Amino acid sequence: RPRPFNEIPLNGANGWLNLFHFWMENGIRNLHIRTLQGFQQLGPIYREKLGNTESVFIINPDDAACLFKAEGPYPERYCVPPWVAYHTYMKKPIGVLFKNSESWKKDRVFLNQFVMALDSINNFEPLLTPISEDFVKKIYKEIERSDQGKYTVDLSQDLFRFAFESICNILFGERLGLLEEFVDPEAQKFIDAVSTLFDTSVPMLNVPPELFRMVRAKTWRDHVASWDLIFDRAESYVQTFYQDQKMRSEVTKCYSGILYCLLDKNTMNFEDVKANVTEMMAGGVDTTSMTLQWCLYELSRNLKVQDMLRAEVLAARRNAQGDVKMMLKSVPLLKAAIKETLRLHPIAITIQRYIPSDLVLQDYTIPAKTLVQVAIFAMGKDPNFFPNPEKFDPSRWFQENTYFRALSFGFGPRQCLGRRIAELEMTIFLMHILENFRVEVQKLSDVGTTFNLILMPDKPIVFTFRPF
Ligand code: HEM
Ligand code: 2DC
Repeated sequence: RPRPFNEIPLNGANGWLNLFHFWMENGIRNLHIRTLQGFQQLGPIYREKLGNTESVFIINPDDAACLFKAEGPYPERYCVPPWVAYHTYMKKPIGVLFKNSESWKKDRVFLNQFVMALDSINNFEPLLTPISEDFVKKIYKEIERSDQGKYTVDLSQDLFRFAFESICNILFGERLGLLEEFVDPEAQKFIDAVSTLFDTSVPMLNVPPELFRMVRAKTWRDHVASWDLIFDRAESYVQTFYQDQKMRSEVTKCYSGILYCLLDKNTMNFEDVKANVTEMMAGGVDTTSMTLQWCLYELSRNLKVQDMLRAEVLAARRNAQGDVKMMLKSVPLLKAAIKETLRLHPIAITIQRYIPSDLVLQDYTIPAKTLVQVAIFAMGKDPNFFPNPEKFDPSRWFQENTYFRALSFGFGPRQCLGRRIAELEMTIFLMHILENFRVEVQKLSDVGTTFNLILMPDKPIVFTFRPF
């Protein structure tokens, strides 16, 4: 007979006391370290109350498998409280990120056709390749300008612009020109707003909305301003680009982006299309850019792996003779390198689900409606699940047991909507960089991780690019 819920080891005691200690020790920016310590001290399952949220944390891939097999047809994850509060108070339309049950399913099934389905993503490659080519050109230009045969730079701003340029081109079929000398300040404002959005979410993450509106006045104001700007920009892009897209499609019969497909079918109403496009625009900036930054960082510290990947890409190019689709099918190690990057540097600290019915994990009964969090950051660093976890080794994904270990994009019908876009965008980017440059990090000092709602490097990383 399984043990009762309240026997699950408890991390800390009172939820508010926990949160208070956390505040004093600046612990909220180290939430990921807290999960590591939790499992170290309490074993593979524990409970924790932070502020008003209680959850069960698990780390074992077998337990993750049980959880996802029991998630039901309408999986629900933790909703970030300030995000929900903003949409509720400001009466903003919501997309798949916030919807649940039938209305989530309806949107999601419709969107999947154009965002996730294999034959749709074939259309994305021609929109993405020119952006990576421009990125490469930009680096060559800087190398020339430097007069030293190399270019040394903190790439984060350029990667934000690359990511935003990519997601907008896929959505609207329109280039914003963010890799040119002059960057449209409106686009830059959007990029900055998304960063602020994540950053200001952290202090309000475990506090009920009624409280943080009063207590965290400045944070809340900045948060609201970021969302407002994101909604305004998204609205005006949709309005201006849709007409262009329609004309282009009618004249050339060519694929011209996701927005056109969504509106063409007349299935989803305009408000829902706008809400979902807004979420995709905002979701497409920091996620892929941070992952690419981490990937370049790992490749710079593991030059042998970098050389192997480069050899794979060059061979793929030779064999495919200019057929990019074929080339994309012959770079398995590069794809594994992205997986490996996300193992060591996930975007989401956990994947969470409210369980629809009672569930037994590690021989404890967990009642329906409990929030269960799979601690993927901790899992990726655990030698029980990844031998030599600190080693960056893409080939492990072909050699080791990978059962319920690749969870960086979540799992199942509620997994990341942008997954296919992100994977393709990052693969194409890395192919172009590897074919052209050798990448090094300036200092061999370790870069740590900080919790800014999504996990990010805790200091700037300075890369050096040399023509290969
Ligand atoms: C959801 C990670 C890029 C849009 C998620 C989730 C994760 C995630 C872990 C939650 C999944 C779950 O609960 O099972 C990532 C990572 C990315 C990335 C690691 C890149 C490296 C993107 C991009 C977009 C995007 C480029 C833009 C289209 C979304 C949306 C959801 C989501 C809309 C909510 C989906 C739903 O609830 O149905 N992402 N993401 N993400 N992501 Fe991403
Ligand atoms: C943050 O404890 C930590 O993809 C919380 O593109 C649990 C949690 C819940 C949902 C996660 C969030 C964490 C991190 C950011 C995620 C989000 C779901 C979607 C979102 C992972 C782990 C993200 C970045 C979306 C964001 C789109 C938005 C800006 C419109």
